[in-house]
Amino acid sequence: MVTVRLVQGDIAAQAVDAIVNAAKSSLLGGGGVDGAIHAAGGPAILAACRRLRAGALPGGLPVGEAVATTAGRLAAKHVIHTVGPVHTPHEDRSHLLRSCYARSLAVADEIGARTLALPAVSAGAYGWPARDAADIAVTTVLTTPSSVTEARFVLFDQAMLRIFTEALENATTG
Ligand code: AR6
Repeated sequence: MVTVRLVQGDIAAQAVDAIVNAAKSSLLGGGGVDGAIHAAGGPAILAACRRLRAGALPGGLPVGEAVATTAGRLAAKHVIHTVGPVHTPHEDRSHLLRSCYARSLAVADEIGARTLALPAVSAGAYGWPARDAADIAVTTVLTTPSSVTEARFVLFDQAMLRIFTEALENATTG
């Protein structure tokens, strides 16, 4: 049974088995969560991503998928990279956002990670409205079977922490 925890802070500073990265398909780094993870974890993470691109993922990681690498110098054993969908009012892509969390939990099971730190995938540069992003994140993690014991959502600011707190209350009280 997973326990969802909500904290405000920098996801790159979390001491957990695996940190989930809000990556881009290229896996070659960017801003936001991705930038913070690569900056704090050092070049070993990018080197591992380049090896994936040279081998199993020549076209990059598809939206909604997840893949694990080393965590380099982070206080975590693994980084699980997932690619959120870009939000658009013209198409419902919420199944892809749900898939990010479901696939991240499946990869966590594959690598034996029991404690996870997760960001609000797609809620930054990719433009997903915060309340909907929080509802999808919390409900998917609560309803996806896995061996993960702690899913720690790490929210950058107080406003996002409040939105996730409401989403968790809604999800657990019905
Ligand atoms: N710790 C926790 N949360 C953070 C941090 C941090 N260090 N930094 C930002 N956030 P984003 P996306 C929050 O943009 O929307 C990158 O360039 C942020 O306020 O990191 O999935 C990638 O390379 C927001 O609430 O991810 C991709 O190209 C949430 O984390 C693209 O951005 C997600 O914001 C991915 O965009």
